[in-house]
Amino acid sequence: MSDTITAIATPAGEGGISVIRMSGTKALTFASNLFRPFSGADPKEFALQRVYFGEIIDPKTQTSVDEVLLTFFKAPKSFTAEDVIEISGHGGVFVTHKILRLLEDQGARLAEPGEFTRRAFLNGRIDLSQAEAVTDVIHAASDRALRSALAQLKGNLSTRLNEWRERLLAVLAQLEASIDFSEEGLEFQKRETTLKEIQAIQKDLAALIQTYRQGKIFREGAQVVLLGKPNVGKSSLLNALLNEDRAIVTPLPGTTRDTLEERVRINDIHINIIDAAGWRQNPELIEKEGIKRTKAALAQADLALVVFDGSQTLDQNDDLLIEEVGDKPHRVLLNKCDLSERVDVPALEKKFPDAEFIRISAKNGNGLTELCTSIYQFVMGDSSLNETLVLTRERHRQCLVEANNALLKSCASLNQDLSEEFIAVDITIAMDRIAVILGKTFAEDLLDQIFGEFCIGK
Ligand SMILES: Nc1nc2c(ncn2[C@@H]2O[C@H](COP(=O)(O)OP(=O)(O)OP(=O)(O)O)[C@@H](O)[C@H]2O)c(=O)[nH]1
Ligand SMILES: [Mg+2]
Repeated sequence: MSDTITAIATPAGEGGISVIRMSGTKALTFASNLFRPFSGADPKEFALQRVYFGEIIDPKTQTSVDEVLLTFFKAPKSFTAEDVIEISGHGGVFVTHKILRLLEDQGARLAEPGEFTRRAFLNGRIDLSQAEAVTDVIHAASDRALRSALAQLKGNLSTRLNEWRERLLAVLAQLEASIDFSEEGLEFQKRETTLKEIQAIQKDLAALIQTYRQGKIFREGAQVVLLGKPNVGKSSLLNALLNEDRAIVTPLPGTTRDTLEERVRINDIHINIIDAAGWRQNPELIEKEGIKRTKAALAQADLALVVFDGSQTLDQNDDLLIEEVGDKPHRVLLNKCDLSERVDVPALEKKFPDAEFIRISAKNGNGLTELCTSIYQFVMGDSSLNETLVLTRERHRQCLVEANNALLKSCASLNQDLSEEFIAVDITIAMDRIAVILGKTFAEDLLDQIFGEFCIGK
């Protein structure tokens, strides 16, 4: 880990500027062998957190390669907690790679994806949940996603988890003292007190697990699938929501064959809207494959928008659809409300007794605001969760579910008057699962998986 790594931190291609990053014990030496500040300052004497203007000199030819700004972050006050150098150049592809090659010639190694953040984690500057939040900040596609990612990066989740671990540690200490001194007939803490404390933690933990549905939607966007028989206007609706001609629309039923996913922003969240093949009996070969994909999209979806052509009477194909929706959360849309209504609304209301009905026109945009409001309300769910901590990752949820089960088991053991040893085992498991979220214990392959999601240079 002591080698010095480097990478281009800005996206590939030409840009206004490009940034090359370097981290490790030799970062300053390598940079000072190549960099000549215009001020004449000695690079070895660089002050921390200062920016220097100068040029990169190719040591072989002694010619100037680029004029750059060089920033020095001295360990441990840097992103990785090691010495870090950032070189901001003129943003050309060739020149940036040339500087990178010169750094490699000095002995710097090209960084793996996420290796800078991995070092920040391994050097204890951030914990694992904060490292994960770094990618979430980068990939955030809405204000809400950004807010929860930043909160996690600042350590909101870590603080809560550490607090639970400390409280469980105190419980464990009491239990162990009772085990050690049980023969002397001493009871260090009343079992009721222990039970109450474990129950209190378990309740909070269970409440955090409940936020996962929403947290996942904030991070990844809700999956909203358009369902309906052919020609009801699903693709037209997708285009209307996107405000562009994305999907092919024709008067012929069976136009859309494949699923098509696009991102739509509603207020401070984003949703992924999936247009799919229309559902009908006796489909031909390509449509059949399309319908298979529609079914798969429905299975994955958070919300189904069931679209009917309000200007037509219902038929068998509509019935087919009604069966498929099952208990998936849904809204019923009556499209083409610019035409006169012929659909049997009471019959539909019977089929979808609890659903919200919205009349829309993909053609002239009527009802779309109402539709977006309805989707937004669905996503936000219980608005009391709005500002508090939410779980955003399956890995965290999985660990907390296991911790929760262990705590429930310890409560049951206490209620059954089992000995302290049994209870202590489960408390230890719960603490261990929480520690895994924070990365206090980890397997290398977990780190590979997490940091593999990052880009090079982060
Ligand atoms: N009058 C009117 N026509 C519409 C409206 N929405 C869609 N249409 C028309 O209905 C026809 C079918 O629209 P599409 O968007 O292709 O329907 P679809 O549900 O995607 O159809 P498939 O891809 O075949 O399943 C086109 O001729 C559209 O112009 C609407 O709100 N009002
Ligand atoms: Mg279509």
